[in-house]
Amino acid sequence: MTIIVTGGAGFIGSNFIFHILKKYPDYRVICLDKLTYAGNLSTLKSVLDKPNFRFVKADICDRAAVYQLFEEEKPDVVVNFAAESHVDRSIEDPGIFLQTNIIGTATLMDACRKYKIKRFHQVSTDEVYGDLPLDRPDLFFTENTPIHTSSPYSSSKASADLLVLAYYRTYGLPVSISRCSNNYGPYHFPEKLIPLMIANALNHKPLPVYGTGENVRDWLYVEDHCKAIDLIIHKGRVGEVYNVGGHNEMTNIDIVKLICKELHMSESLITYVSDRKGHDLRYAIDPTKIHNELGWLPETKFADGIKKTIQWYLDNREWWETIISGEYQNYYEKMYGNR
Ligand code: NAD
Ligand code: TDX
Repeated sequence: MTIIVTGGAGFIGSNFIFHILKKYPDYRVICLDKLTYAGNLSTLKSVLDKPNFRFVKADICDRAAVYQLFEEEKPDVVVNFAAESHVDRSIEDPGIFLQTNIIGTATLMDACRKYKIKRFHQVSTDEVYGDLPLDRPDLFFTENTPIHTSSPYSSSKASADLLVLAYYRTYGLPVSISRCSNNYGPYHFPEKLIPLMIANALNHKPLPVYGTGENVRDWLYVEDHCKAIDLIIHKGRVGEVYNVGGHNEMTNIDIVKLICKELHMSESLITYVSDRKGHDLRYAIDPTKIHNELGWLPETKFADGIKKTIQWYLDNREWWETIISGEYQNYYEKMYGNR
């Protein structure tokens, strides 16, 4: 089996590559990644020299590069993690989100049609459903919840999902989609809530909480998300959407306070700042379908996962300090410049 993993130098994609290479040592895995500010080749250093792994620096919007790779590798499965993923950046500048998340997805699927792949899996998000009210804890997103997006990021992801389902219906492309809640764990880029708060706390910098801090997110340990995608690409039904989430809702302020507690830092670092524009109030996934059909259940409890994650950031200071200093952008040149 040959799998192309796009966006594999980012947070979830890299964790997925580690999971697949460990669980299926006979699979060939190719990572296609543009290495934007969010992609970091050093994250993949433990697998770069494996004979069944290949890294290719390319843009999923670059049709010629994508087709050439498919011609060379004849993949069985494509898992698309490549995306602009940060809501705040999409509010500042939506253009690149439309380009990568929509045009890039369509370009990949065109290649999948031409080369007759067995499965194209789109890694989507719970944000396509918009948000839920804070005072209705009985409500959850199911796969039948209407698409109702808030940010340019979520709109671009929803547009990609619609295209994926259109390629299934129109061309019969064998697709699947997972819509997951917020992930946390190792290699999470330090612009997102949990790693940003850990890094700032360790540097004794203010912890910027948007608005009241009462917004709710549904957190899932990244390995559990990777295991869900593994199940979907092997056993999930073609043309289907699967919601992925672990019923672990927390307010942002509770997360930040927990991080302070675990790091023995004073909560006085917490600083309330102006709210995100269009800030979604609450996300909450109903994962009944993936549980009933594929037997998936989250394995890592938040209390354990957050401890493991904080310990990872303590043990891997160099990884995130290099990112913060911008030096990691030289890594690719150093590693591949003379090859
Ligand atoms: P990330 O920002 O950490 O990584 C994105 C990766 O994609 C980077 O390596 C980047 O270099 C690469 N990339 C960006 N544009 C590219 C392009 N044009 N061509 C090739 N590569 C490109 O993102 P993440 O948090 O790992 O998210 C991965 C996917 O999962 C995204 O599609 C995101 O929408 C989705 N998702 C994320 C979460 C979450 O909590 N982080 C939750 C649900 C779904
Ligand atoms: O500095 C901050 N302060 C703050 O209060 C940051 C960066 C965030 N927040 C709040 C905003 C959100 O309510 O924390 C919450 C989480 O924010 P992010 O980490 O930016 O994640 P979110 O906007 O929920 O989106 C994430 O989950 C869904 C991922 O980034 C998306 O890629 C994924 O699709």
